[in-house]
Amino acid sequence: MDKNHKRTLVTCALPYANGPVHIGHLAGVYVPADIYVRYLRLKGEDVLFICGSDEHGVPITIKARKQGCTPQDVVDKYHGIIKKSFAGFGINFDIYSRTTSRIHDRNASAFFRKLYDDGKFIEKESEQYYDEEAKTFLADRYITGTCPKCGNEKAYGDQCEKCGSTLSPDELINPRSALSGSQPVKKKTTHWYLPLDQYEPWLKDWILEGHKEWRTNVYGQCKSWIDGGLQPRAVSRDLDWGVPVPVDGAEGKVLYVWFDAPIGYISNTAELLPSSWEKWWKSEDTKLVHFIGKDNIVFHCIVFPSMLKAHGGYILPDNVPANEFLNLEGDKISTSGNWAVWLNEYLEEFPGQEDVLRYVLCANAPETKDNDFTWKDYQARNNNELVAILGNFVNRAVVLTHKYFGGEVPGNRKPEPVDAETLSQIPALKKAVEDNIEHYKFREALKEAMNIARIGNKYLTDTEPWKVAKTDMDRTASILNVSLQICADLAVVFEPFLPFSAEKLRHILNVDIKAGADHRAGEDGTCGENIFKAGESAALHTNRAETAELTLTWEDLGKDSILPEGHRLGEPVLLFSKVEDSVVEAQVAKLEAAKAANKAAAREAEAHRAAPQKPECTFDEFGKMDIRTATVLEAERVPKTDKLLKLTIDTGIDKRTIVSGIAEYYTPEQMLGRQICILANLQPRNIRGIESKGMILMARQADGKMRFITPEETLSNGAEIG
Ligand code: B3M
Ligand code: ZN
Repeated sequence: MDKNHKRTLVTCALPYANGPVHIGHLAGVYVPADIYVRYLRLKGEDVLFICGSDEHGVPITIKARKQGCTPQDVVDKYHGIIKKSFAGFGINFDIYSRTTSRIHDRNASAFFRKLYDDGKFIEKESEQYYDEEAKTFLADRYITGTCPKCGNEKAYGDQCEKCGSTLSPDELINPRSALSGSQPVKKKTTHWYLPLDQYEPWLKDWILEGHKEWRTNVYGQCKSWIDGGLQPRAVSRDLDWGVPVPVDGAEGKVLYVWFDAPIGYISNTAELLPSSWEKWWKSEDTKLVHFIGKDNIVFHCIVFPSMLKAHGGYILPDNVPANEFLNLEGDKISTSGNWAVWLNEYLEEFPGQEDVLRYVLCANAPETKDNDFTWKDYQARNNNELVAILGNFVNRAVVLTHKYFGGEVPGNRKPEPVDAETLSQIPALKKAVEDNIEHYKFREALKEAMNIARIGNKYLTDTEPWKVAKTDMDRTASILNVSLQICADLAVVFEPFLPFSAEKLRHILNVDIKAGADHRAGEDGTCGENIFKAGESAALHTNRAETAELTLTWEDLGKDSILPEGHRLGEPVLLFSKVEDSVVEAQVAKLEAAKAANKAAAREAEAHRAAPQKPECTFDEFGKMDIRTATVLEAERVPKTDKLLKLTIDTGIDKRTIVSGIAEYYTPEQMLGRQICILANLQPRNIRGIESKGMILMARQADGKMRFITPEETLSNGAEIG
């Protein structure tokens, strides 16, 4: 690792607090970042790990509107759920705060104001859609209309979800406000823009020349953005949810969520370390790394760095290891479609199995391309790798030591060449784990760590100490000594990947582990090194004075005799357990049920979809229709028909007969005495030998369901409608 820095600042994308987090989040961002942080801490580096909820933006206001609550209610709910989920998986943030915090409000506001005062923005007036009924400008998401590309009548002002096209509100045919349903009008509004075009030469140099080592997907996206030509980007919005624009006359305007959210990293650091945060953000000897998903690349590689550059005084990211997407059982994860494995649900349904998911998601991480999570693969990796290799090896070594040597590490009494050959492979694997983690290749790193377990498992299988013990206790002692050294290696190497299991393993081996400082306690806490007691996790962040006799460090990994002869082991417990078919089947069934529910909801929505509007009519044409209230006096079925009712009605003008095709929906009894609306001057028609004068007005749903129209309160018959 390049040692030109003294400390590492690691940030994870701030998840939107408008829903719980799922496996896609964990695989793409949080597990890799956590592995990286834990690893650096084990190596004794000073690391700060920052995250929090992104609580602004239009989707949160939409969710609030749908649920009939305030945006604050929405973010309060999900912030809590998300924070708990991360903690549940041992994701070790020093702080998990939120962008609705007071300090963030002040900080983001000051950041904007400095850029404003320094003349870094362009101020521009433009025309945007405005809802005159709701008296508000409309965010793109709040405008719906017909997609010009595929004809979908429910496209949004920023995107058509049917054909996937990116749209602007101007492209929508027949735009409507999602707030009031009215037709929005264009109105002038002023916004501030960050002129990204001016940063183009600098970005070219900094990224395209200076960061060729970034992942190909990240570098490639940056290159195509820069090559495509950068445009000024609006950093404010007309919205009532967010950080207010701190400029006179900017009432009703807030900072664009993508302007304030990355500043949240800084705010959260300052919240945790009020008087020392600057060394993390403003000192060249800090290495800054942003962990994100691929949809956030442009914001973290181009927009935020340009903001930091415009502000001045801040360091820039050293790397932005963005992952691709994780699919689920062959389909794109969909939050709204409930096609996801939600972390809060997993934690409830699989207590004690946090590491299994961490393992599967890392082993299958979408580092270079989109990848697929399947429950079958989850089961296979658990049963064939965690249980059959790692768990099985440790368990055999420890149980045999208890059986033959009373739980004490036996001496290496009768070494054979295979022992040294076996142990000699480990330093190279340690190096491979290190190199891979330091180059953000967590999948490979995990594979190499697992190879250490494989070596141990094979060694035990080949040497068969349970057989040797019948004739040669000295040789048995050597075999178990070597095996236990490998177990100790595993207790160290898996700490970043499988913190809960590494903790269990340390308990089994009765050893502690030493890691570099965390900063969870802020400035008041001790920031010395952490010793994690046997049976306690580096995930728990507790400093304890009392320790086991033996404390391991990352540097012990690969040494021949980590555990000395006579060291007492703890009690053996199983590290992993088999996942049965029934568990997998239940999870797949749960997903299938979600899919079925979606299909049903889609059918339902289709049934309620309004028919397209008819061609325009003139006022005069409408005026020709004589629509009035009337009351049903008598009702009877028309003989030999299923659908027709013969109604005698009082129109206020006369009493007359109307034949209507509503027998499917109403019995004659139900119609008696009802006040309805009729088209009175429809040309009379002869229906089944009965003269029908006029028509009963009915509302017809897309699925054919019909209901007649009744005035809100009883009116006199013959009241004109129009
Ligand atoms: N909330 C987007 C996302 O979750 C966004 C990340 C902000 S990071 C500053 O995809
Ligand atoms: Zn479309």
